[in-house]
Amino acid sequence: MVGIIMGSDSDFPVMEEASNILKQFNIDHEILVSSAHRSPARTRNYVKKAEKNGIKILIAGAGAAAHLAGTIAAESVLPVIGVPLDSSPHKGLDALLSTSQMPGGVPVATMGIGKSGAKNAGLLAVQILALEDGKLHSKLLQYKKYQTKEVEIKSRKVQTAHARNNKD
Ligand code: RP5
Repeated sequence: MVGIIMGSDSDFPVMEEASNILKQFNIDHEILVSSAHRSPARTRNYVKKAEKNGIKILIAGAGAAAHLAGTIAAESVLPVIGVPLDSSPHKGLDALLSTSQMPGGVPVATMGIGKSGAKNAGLLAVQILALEDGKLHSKLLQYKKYQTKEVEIKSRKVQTAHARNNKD
């Protein structure tokens, strides 16, 4: 259902966050290392076959002069979610601009830099799939509810620690 492509194996520890979310929602997905610059033919071949292979959404994570999401979007009409990664001296800003600043006609839904971006890419993919899947939609509502509950739990922990520290 979802293809996660990353420019290098060094991107995996961050891009794994997208996979973790998809696992949480039981969404079939596959992971692939392929680079826009180092293996353009491999990237193109994968994208050209993706739709036929049942892929509905592509997530692309890359760092530095990151053209992966853009080149994928150039070759496909599937929704492409881009994740800029922090893997150069510019700390991801280079990848953010390369991924987000697409010319008109070739959209890439660009997330934030790094792990939170990868996590949100997974969630956005789930949200797109949930448009036509009632069960998935309900799961997303539960996820949001739990997330809100977690804030209260974290707040209570902080308040308890604060009260304890100020007792003495
Ligand atoms: C990009 O270059 C990759 O997406 C990665 O973030 C970065 C560095 O790759 P490696 O030199 O670690 O393979 O294309």
